[in-house]
Amino acid sequence: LDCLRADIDTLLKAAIPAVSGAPGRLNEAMRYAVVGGGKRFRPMLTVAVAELVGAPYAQALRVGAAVECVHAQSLIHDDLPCMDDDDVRRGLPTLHRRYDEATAVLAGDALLALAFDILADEATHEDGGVRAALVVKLARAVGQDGLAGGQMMDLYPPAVATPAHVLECETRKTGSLIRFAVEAGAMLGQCSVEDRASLLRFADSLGLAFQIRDDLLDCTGDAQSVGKKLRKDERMGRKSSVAMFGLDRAKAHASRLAGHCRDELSRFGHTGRTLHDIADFAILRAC
Ligand code: GRG
Repeated sequence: LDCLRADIDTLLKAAIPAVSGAPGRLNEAMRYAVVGGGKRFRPMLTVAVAELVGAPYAQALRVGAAVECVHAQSLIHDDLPCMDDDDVRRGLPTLHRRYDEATAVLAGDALLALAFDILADEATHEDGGVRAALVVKLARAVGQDGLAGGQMMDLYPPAVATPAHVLECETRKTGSLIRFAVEAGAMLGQCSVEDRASLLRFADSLGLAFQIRDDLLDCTGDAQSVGKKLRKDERMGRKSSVAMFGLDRAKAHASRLAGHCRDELSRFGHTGRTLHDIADFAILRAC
């Protein structure tokens, strides 16, 4: 993980060079958001799946960096006053607090563009068909049926939210990018249709479990470890899994999902061990 962190940072620093003038302010803000911080959970997944299917680390790293650009964009925009209005992220001032709102909007936009730029570059895969497929899959993961759609469901819940609504919202806003991180890793190498389907089911359970853990941490976590202000869901009346099911049932559901992850990985035997560890981390994490 330390190697992966360092390699992602090197790649992103090269992709976001320090320049002078107003563009320099933009690049500085982009770096602030994406270099050096975060758990790198999604790139870890891409690299682990790529290893499982025999794809080169360098390619998985590029896909992982692209995913982190989208992830950083979603966090920047999520923190804006028009959305969650947060002051702290990863233990530091949020981007619009450190710079200003206009810079935060533009840095997010530029990071989203950079993600597609990285994927479409020949260094990501020698086959243009694979690169095009990666671009399309990422577009779908972030768009109306993915992150943006999920965020909208979160901001504008129905008057009476149902369990199905909450789980669909969480699957879209968080699960979509986790699914992409897994699927993209598989697309870089060779695997059977059955293995790919199994990896996707693994990803879907993992994505939801990861968000339920996030909801649990918002309710019971330690702000210093998590690196942001907590109890937000309750304060803002958000329909999270904890608000919908209560702490115990939300925990039980996350454990059930981790079980589904393990079931899907059993076909890979020993080679799926890293993915097992990642799934355990997703539901036990304290940050
Ligand atoms: C991407 C086009 C586009 C729109 C974004 C703002 C928005 C629309 C979506 C918000 C989605 C969001 C913030 C979901 C929460 C996901 C989540 C659990 C974030 C925390 O992820 P971690 O724990 O964070 O991996 P670190 O800091 O470790 O990287």
